[in-house]
Amino acid sequence: MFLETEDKLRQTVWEVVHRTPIFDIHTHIYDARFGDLLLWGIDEVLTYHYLVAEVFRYDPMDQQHFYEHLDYQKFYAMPKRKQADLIWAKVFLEHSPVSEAARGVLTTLGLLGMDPRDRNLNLYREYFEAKTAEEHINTVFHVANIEGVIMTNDPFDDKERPVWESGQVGDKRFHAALRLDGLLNNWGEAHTILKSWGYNVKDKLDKTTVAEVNRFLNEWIDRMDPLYMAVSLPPTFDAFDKSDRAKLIHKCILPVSRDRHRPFAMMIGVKKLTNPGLAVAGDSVGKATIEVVERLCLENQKNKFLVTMLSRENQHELCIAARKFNNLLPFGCWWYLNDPMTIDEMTRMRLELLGLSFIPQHSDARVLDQLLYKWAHSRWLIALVLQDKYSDLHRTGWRVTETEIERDVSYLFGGAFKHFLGA
Ligand code: HDL
Ligand code: ZN
Repeated sequence: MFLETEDKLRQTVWEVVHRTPIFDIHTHIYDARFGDLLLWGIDEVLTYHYLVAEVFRYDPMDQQHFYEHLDYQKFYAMPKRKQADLIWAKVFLEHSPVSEAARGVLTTLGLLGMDPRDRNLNLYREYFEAKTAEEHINTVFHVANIEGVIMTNDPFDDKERPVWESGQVGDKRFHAALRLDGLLNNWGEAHTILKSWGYNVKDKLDKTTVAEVNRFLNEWIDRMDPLYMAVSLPPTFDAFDKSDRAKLIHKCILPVSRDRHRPFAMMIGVKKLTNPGLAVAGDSVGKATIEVVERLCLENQKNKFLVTMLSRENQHELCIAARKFNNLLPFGCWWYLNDPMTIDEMTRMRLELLGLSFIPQHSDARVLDQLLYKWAHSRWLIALVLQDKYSDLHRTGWRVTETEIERDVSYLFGGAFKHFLGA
């Protein structure tokens, strides 16, 4: 039955967006078999690297509060609980927590049934201290209405690798992504590590080395069963220069991606360690070259590319590139774009240029609890944009049913990705 009035239409869009399960295609969380690689709880939420960068904006060198002169090393040497105390004091109590990352902490507390008005960090800590990781995973997935997540899985991570090698069976809600920054962005080091693992590789990417890298990739695809292979790339990324990275992409990643039906996810535009002292909080952003993406899509039409770009200035041209190449699927409002202003702008742009053939968001959650706020905030924003887009349709005289809205929203929240995989 058609939704005849605009009010009913907008209300239905709101409700459908808020009740549709999400398939989150990029996160940094882990299921419980990975132990303390899975971050959760209020102290992890407060020491999220976005908030670490923000606490230094308030220059916690205020002698009046007897904080000793804080520098990056001193901060990171503090116990996480002390780091969280400082962030809570500076970012939440001494200044209103209006930033997206700060507001997210409060949304998270509220969705877990705590009252942000208490402002009592130790009371919040008691809630988490009473839970196990498995219980909390179930709570967060239920409250956030998450169908499944894709992790970021790095064979070069010395803590993570043994878990995969043990063959333990994981939580079926957690899917793997084979992350290849270690291989592609530092071949000089990667080839010595691969050699130590028994792969017959050398620095020069000769035939034997290429074959051995492909063996490495296939063995990890067999082990992880990743839904895609991913890498983060600098703004200067060029897949056609003479770099080891370019050669590895053309000789190894693209052939294996095609043969094993695992899309290649390129996350482009991150300037690593612009401020090294901030460590994981120290990465910045730069505008990348869309022609590289277009040429890869053109010259590899049997390959599938998931692409997210970090610079706001790359977004419109990424949409246009996606209009030219159906083997290119843009995804998410990544990192510095995961804010109301840019989520709104990018989602409108994508709907107007790509219809429903894109992935509007991923959480990028590093802490389990962040699934709650990142998705609550994004559902809100995506619903507001979709209300306008369906209203625009309504004004043409076109009418939609609730079932069609459900179909469209579930496509955006996981269906487009699964369709792209050929699932
Ligand atoms: O490379 C990535 O996957 C990025 O998302 C980084 O992990 C970044 O530090 C981050 O957490 N962004 O949200
Ligand atoms: Zn990420």
